[in-house]
Amino acid sequence: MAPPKIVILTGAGISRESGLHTFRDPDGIWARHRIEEVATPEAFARNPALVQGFYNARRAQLRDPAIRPNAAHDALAELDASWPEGRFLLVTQNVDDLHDRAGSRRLLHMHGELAKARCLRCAAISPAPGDLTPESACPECGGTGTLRPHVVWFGEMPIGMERIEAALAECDLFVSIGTSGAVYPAAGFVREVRHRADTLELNLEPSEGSHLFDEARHGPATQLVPAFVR
Ligand code: BV8
Repeated sequence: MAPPKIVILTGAGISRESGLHTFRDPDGIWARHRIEEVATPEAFARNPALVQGFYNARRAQLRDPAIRPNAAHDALAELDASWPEGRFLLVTQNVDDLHDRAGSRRLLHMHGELAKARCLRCAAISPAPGDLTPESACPECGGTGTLRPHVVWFGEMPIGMERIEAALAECDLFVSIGTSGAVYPAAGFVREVRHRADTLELNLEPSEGSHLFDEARHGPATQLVPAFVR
């Protein structure tokens, strides 16, 4: 019996115990900022300085030595390292780099990466040089003031959807960790697989889609995820 093909989806909840805010919890990011003002292409066109400032502040947090992968990130990196080729994919909605720093390899950031910038002029993706400002220059084409956060805003196409859909189409086990199930298309993945794969939710509390899972375990990710992996 071959080991199951696993697809794991993570959201902001897996990074909460590392000190990064989630979005929809009472102390979350959307309690202090309006999506329409900071996380859409229209917002960026209307007020680039406000949007760049929003992402520069979040990117600066990633450079804080106190913000580092927690036991949940580490457990998923261990699972990735131990699981056979072609039978594992970690899809994260998170734009932080904690899965990367924990050592996850088969990892796909479907909403982009805070630590990277994308050039509006040549489309090159490069490490973001700290804060993005009108003076920031693209390392590829040399354009200045052409760099935006390499992050998927609302209304933009998520990254890697073909690879994600291919993995979902053949997975035997789908595990959703630390996500409210509020944002599509990620929130719809469980519906795509539940008729033929086992589905498990690991979350602090029931998400909007909890009822769609075969099993839901509730508690902090740093307890639930290592217990699931080991
Ligand atoms: C798109 C990057 C189409 C920016 C983000 C139906 C189908 C398709 C689209 C839509 C649709 N209906 C509506 C849409 C549009 C929209 C959408 O879903 N809107 C919602 C609000 C209704 N979707 C889009 O626009 C997407 N694009 O569909 O494009 C398309 C097609 C063709 C051509 C062009 C376009 C793009 C969505 C991506 C937007 N970008 N982020 C940034 O980060 O600033 S979304 C944002 O929400 C983050 O990425 C975040 O990851 C994501 C989901 O939030 P969560 O991660 O779940 O975080 P949240 O706070 O909500 O929940 C945290 C959970 O953790 C909670 O349940 C909590 O209980 C739990 N928790 C807390 N602590 C812990 C914990 N769990 C465990 N342990 C703990 N300690």
